Amino acid sequence: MKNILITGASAGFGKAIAEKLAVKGNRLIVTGRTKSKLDKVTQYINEQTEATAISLVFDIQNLEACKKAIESIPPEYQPIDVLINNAGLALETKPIYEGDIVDWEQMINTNVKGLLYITRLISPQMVARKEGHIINIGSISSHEVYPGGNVYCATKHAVWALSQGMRLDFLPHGIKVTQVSPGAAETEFSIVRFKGNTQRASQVYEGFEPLCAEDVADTVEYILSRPKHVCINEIHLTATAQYGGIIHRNK
Ligand code: NDP
Ligand code: 8X3
Repeated sequence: MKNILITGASAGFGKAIAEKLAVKGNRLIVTGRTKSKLDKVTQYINEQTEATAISLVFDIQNLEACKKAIESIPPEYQPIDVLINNAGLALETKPIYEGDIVDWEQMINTNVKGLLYITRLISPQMVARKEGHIINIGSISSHEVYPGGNVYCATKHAVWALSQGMRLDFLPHGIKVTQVSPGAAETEFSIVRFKGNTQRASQVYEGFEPLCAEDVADTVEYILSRPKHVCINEIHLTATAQYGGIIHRNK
């Protein structure tokens, strides 16, 4: 039985992870900015599965909002055993000399600072109990850079550095840290990246079968199923047609 907090669980990987982990005894806290989508996730879990769920609606870029949300977690959903730092986004693929600084700030504030805020707020209770597991959703972009990927890739490289730094810092405290690094997966990610342009978004996945959110959820389920003495440090997963930054597309 575990209390599990998943950031960015209103869509994509986070939603699929929440639904995958919705098994008897687990209590899920799902977070994001979109209440209507989070309501659907909690309704499904509470009505269709043997787990229970609550949602916290806040913008992870805002430290005060993060603090208020974490403080509002009911006692029965505490202490948090598993934190899944998943909320994140990419915006556009413009070269650095044309990039929109507002987009850069949103990516940095969400993907890096938001992850840090939530980790800082939740991890002390894990340290006190000498138990816990933090899973950071990185990316193939934690290791590769592609044209126009500049700032997004930089944020995911930062997540990789933080996953390693956290692993070392938590080593004396028995807390596991795992990074999951997926390649291209068809979620709302590219629709968000291209600001609602579904045609541009669908081109990203043309000519090959990308990962789907459930593939990432399966991976997280496996990571959490390992015994207490085993920590998976990182898993890279890509579509069969992708290796590193290269995607083989059928014409
Ligand atoms: P989606 O766009 O489908 O989901 C992103 C989630 O993050 C949503 O629940 C969204 O909720 C939440 N989110 C975004 N911004 C904020 C914010 N400021 N505050 C709180 N929540 C926020 O994308 P994915 O599921 O694909 O992406 C999940 C993670 O996986 C991201 O970190 C992404 O970088 C990473 N990733 C994605 C890959 C892909 O190809 N899809 C591959 C590798 C990594 P809401 O809008 O309600 O706030
Ligand atoms: C998201 C996938 O292909 O933009 O991390 O790196 S990709």
